[in-house]
Amino acid sequence: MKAAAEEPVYENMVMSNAPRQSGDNGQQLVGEIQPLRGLWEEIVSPCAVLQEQYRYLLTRVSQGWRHHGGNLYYFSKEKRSWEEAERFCVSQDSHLSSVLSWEEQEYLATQVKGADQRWIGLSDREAEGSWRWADGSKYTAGFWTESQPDNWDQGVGGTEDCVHLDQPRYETWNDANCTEQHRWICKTALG
Ligand SMILES: [Ca+2]
Ligand SMILES: [Ca+2]
Repeated sequence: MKAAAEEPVYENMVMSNAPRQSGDNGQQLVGEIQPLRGLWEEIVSPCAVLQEQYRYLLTRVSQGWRHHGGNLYYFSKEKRSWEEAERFCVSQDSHLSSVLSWEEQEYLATQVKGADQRWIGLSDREAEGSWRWADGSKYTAGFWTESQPDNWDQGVGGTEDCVHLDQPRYETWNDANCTEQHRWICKTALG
């Protein structure tokens, strides 16, 4: 008897209030979901980008590239002329390495220690004395070996317009004939 007396009240409440509540709740839910959707996209989109960068990094590292300071570097095992080395780097979506700070220079010197001289991306092939980086970076100053660059004419055709890390510690640079065969360093920005 008690349940029967309460039933109409329950029905009336549902019947009279349900549509309005449903509409209010729906609007309220939409209002609540909208920022959540935005938040979800804010979280998921960077994750997808990070995932892609991670996959890219793994692929490069598996090909022998090394990661340092937001850049990837490739240290060749074979030797080529400066131009052929740059062509190789371009085929790998990179350029012969620019060296834009002493910290970067030290890193490269550490990596090549004990190995041969390495081509980097600096040359004055277009205009003597006008140094340009292959990757378009602005040349401001160089870490030249004492008395270099000297644009030496070795009598083998042409003078010296291409730059490599110089022995014995590879912390300074020498300009050499671009046709010389050296190992090289490619560089590309990560991401
Ligand atoms: Ca020169
Ligand atoms: Ca020289």
